[in-house]
Amino acid sequence: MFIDAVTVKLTAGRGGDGIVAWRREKYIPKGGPYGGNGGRGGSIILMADTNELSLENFRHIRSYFAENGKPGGPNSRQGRTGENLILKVPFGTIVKDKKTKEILFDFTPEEKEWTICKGGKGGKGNVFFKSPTNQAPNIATPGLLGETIEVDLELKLIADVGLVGMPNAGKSTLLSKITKANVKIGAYPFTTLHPNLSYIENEDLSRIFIADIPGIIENAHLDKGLGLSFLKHIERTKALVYVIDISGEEGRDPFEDFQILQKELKEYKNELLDKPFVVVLNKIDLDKSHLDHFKKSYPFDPKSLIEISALQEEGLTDLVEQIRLTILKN
Ligand SMILES: Nc1nc2c(ncn2[C@@H]2O[C@H](COP(=O)(O)OP(=O)(O)OP(=O)(O)O)[C@@H](O)[C@H]2O)c(=O)[nH]1
Ligand SMILES: [Mg+2]
Repeated sequence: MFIDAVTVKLTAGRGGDGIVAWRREKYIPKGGPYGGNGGRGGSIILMADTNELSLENFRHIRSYFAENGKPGGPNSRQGRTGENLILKVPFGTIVKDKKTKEILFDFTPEEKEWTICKGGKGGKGNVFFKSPTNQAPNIATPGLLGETIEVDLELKLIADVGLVGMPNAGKSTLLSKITKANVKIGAYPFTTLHPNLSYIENEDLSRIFIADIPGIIENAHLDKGLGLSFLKHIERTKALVYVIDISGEEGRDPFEDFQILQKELKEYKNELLDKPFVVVLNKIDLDKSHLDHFKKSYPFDPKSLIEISALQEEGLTDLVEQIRLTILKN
């Protein structure tokens, strides 16, 4: 299940208490203080991992605790340190303070680990308080509480390219043809219910990540259809690929579809229109009668228009090349 927003409460371990103990051994008549320090509480560490693709792991459990430190022991023994709790998150996860909504951390390939809650310090045993003036201190201190915080985890996929289009335009088909993704494809709208992420591998083995998001319909920015909640996944892409069904199925005007898409993106966030883009005219195998009108109406560089048939794998090499060039513009 694809989960891209959760609220969790995290509490690091409490430090173990220091203890009061006395040395009692044969032949040492006046045993001194012998109580050890408590161990530090375990910390909570968030770690980005490429195997995590959503925040699904956090779906059922909303409170997390790291282990407490153990109390000190006799013979000046230090208590055991509480174990750290490592929670894995996908790259692209943003951590926000639940109350202030301030962004605390952003997991990117450069920033993949963060100790979000430090474990409490262990208390001091009475050995610690021994001094020339106090040879038999009868005191020890308790361990300190671990840090605690309530945060919103929000996932914004880190992809280079986002596919946007009306439901049924062929986005998932395209993704499955140009990458190794095995995604659900259907002859009905809203086949894709959550974003799919896959990649094209370049010759030098670097990768271009492509996100396929659910179809966008008019007024998606007002939360119509599925669109809005997923638009955030294209916010951080370098480029956009508009996928248009040029066959004009069900009497649609493909150019109008393009205008609606641009309008919805703009309403969601103006800057989305500043991203470099490619417009894919898909399904040319079906009906080319709308091509002329589209090209005449299209106000941008005609080189950014690519005709393809995702289904019949026509024009895909050109498209991938154009995608590479477009990413470089950003
Ligand atoms: N004839 C033809 N059909 C295509 C082409 N590309 C996709 N289709 C068909 O169009 C339908 C929708 O394809 P999808 O890839 O699921 O479309 P989508 O844009 O991902 O749709 P949503 O996930 O619902 O937004 C499927 O029946 C595909 O087989 C194409 O180039 N030519
Ligand atoms: Mg789809």
